Amino acid sequence: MKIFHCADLHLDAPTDSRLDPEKARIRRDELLLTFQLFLDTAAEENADAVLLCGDLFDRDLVSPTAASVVRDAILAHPTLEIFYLRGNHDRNCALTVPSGVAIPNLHTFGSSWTSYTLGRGPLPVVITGAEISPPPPGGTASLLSSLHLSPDAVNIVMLHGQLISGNGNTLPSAEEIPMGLLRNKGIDLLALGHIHLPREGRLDGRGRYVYAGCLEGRGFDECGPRGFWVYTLPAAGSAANAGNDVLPGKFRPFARRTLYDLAVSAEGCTSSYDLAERIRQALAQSEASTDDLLRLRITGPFPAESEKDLSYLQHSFEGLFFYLEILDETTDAVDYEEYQYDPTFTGYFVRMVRGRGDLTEAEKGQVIRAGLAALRGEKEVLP
Ligand SMILES: [Mn+2]
Repeated sequence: MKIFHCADLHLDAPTDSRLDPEKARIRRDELLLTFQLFLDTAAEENADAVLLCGDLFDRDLVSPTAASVVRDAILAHPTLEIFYLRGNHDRNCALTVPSGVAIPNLHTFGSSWTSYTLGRGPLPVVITGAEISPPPPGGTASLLSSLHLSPDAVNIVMLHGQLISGNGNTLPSAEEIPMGLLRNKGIDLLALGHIHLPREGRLDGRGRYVYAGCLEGRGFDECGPRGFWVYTLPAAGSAANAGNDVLPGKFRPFARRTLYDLAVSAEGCTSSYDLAERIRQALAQSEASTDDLLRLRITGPFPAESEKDLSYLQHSFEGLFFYLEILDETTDAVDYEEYQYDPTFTGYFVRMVRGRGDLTEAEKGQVIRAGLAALRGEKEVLP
């Protein structure tokens, strides 16, 4: 038996304001297309079940295109049993609306525990889930405490929220899941959504938890590989390997595009040309491809008297990626010794700024950079 697990697709999310309108539209459509491709892949690889652990949509009011693509893609794969648990973003979303078409292979959850048993495989696999956004009547802690599972089944529990330590002695706030309340309940796999970074860990002696992560990164807070998890229940006979997970799983990177945040040190550079060369070296060592979205941060000290042109750098690399932004995070380094005995106005200016008690070192650097550029007669001196 094979089970695919993803979450946090946030279909119909407002697109990143950094992207131009055309690329923003491309990206919005790609989120949908990746979901479609995810289901195609699950079907091609003969998955038995697909777990969608919340925030499939970014909001309750879904665009007609997103609603119909998701609905039709699910209908087009009748061999896949699809389990859709809603999160805090799509808490009121009803996939059958507006057409009212029932989807026979779509299984949903509510504010109390719902269980489904998958027939195939050597052991019964029971998928149990409950939606905790908004918190169920009686509260999340009492809902979690009320979970009862058969120890003889392979138990998958689906939830959407943030795991926290403890037993819920203090009332968990919205989307919080006190882990202690789920220990020693016979869970083999706690399949989660809400945290956009793929992550797994031990729940207790028997089970583990897995955050699927989002299927596509959208902003630079979602850098690195994104995709889904595949779990395989070993065939009869090979299942009895005590001590091992009954449902071994593997993360599979799947995103159409990956986001990267690269820091490039300016140390030793004294010109835009130098910086471009340094960026070129960093790019050669990174895994970023032309499809990807990159943020390059230039860091470290850079001489305040040296020229540095962000626009030149941006244009040097712009066409190489789907999106590229270069941020200047350098500090303006001033070699004060050099100006100590300089009799010109430049030397006087640098010494005067250095002596100003009301400026931080960083501010002094910025003032000196602007002042020296002005003294050189450069027109655009202000950042
Ligand atoms: Mn969420």
